Amino acid sequence: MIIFNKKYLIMLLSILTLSFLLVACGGGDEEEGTDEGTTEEDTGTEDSDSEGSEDTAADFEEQEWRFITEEYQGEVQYVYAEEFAKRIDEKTDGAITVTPYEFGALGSEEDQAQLIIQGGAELAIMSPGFTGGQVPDGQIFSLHYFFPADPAETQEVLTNSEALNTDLRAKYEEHNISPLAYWTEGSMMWTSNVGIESPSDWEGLNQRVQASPLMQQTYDAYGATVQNISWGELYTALERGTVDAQENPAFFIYSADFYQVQDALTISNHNNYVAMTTVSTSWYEGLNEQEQQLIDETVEEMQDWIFEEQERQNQEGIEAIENDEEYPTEIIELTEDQIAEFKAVAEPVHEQYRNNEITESEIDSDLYDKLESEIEEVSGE
Ligand code: 6CS
Repeated sequence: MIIFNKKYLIMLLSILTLSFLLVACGGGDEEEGTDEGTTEEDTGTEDSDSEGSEDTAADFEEQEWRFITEEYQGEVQYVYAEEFAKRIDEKTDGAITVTPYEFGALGSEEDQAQLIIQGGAELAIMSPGFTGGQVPDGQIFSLHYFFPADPAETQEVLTNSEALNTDLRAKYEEHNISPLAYWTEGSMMWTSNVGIESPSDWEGLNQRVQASPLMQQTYDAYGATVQNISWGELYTALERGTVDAQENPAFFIYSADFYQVQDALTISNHNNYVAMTTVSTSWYEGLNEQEQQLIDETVEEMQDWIFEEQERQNQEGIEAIENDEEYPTEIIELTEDQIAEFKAVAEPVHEQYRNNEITESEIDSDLYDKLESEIEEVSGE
């Protein structure tokens, strides 16, 4: 009996000592986490991200965030959502699960925007073109020959612009959409069966556009008509000739097979496709400071990551189109002179847009002017 009691006592002491050590270590981690979680290093690299996550993970409540995208698995927007999910999982030690949704799972692009507006989803990658009616100033990305032709310069403007990250953000927030970042999915190209080389080639063509009065005005200036359809219907529309032409970055023209139902692709450099990482404003404002900071720093870190990813996918896309012998595509790269012809038609539309001469579009000319000078600073033009 006495022996049993001694053993029991030793076991009890051991358990108490172990518990004390575990609590002591845990407490130390927590303290470090609070300090380190706010340092620059933690937000900068993957290694330091995971160090930070171990330290701060215990502070996050278990929850799931839905992340809607307008593209399929493997495409730029979807891999963004996957990478974001991975980083959040690491940083919160699995407490927060981000679930990416591919295009179509929750409706069309316009339905998806409505979900964010109504608070039916937490995060989304959104193309500003689909909310051109609600937030007219977001149409600015579809002006032709306005942003720098070089995607890297455009990305620099998108990341640092006050006109976009403060002023335009406030306009989206009136609709419960908070754009936390703008980034490019690559240089836009035209596909058609005529091989577009000059503005007059657009005469009589029906161009597919997103829901944006400005896009209509722009193609109208070239002499084309337009039709607003979801990209989910675009392959069939091109195949049947319901529309004659479309614009997209190379990776998307390849992965959505548009080139298979078009004869020619024009490298026009008329603008860069812009996507926004958005959150539902009311949801985001209901998060605690630590959760908001987690989202903000992850979005910020991902600007360079997604730039490299789209560059890789676009390079692979154009090469695959060039090398596809089953579906040969004529590739036309516009010369400087040809681009000058397009600019001569497109630039007056900039002024019409800025001066509110485009129907259904109430444009903030101060935002336009501020962005224009930010662009000039980056491009040096
Ligand atoms: O053309 C579109 O509408 C689609 N294009 C891209 C590059 N992403 C999604 C978007 O809906």
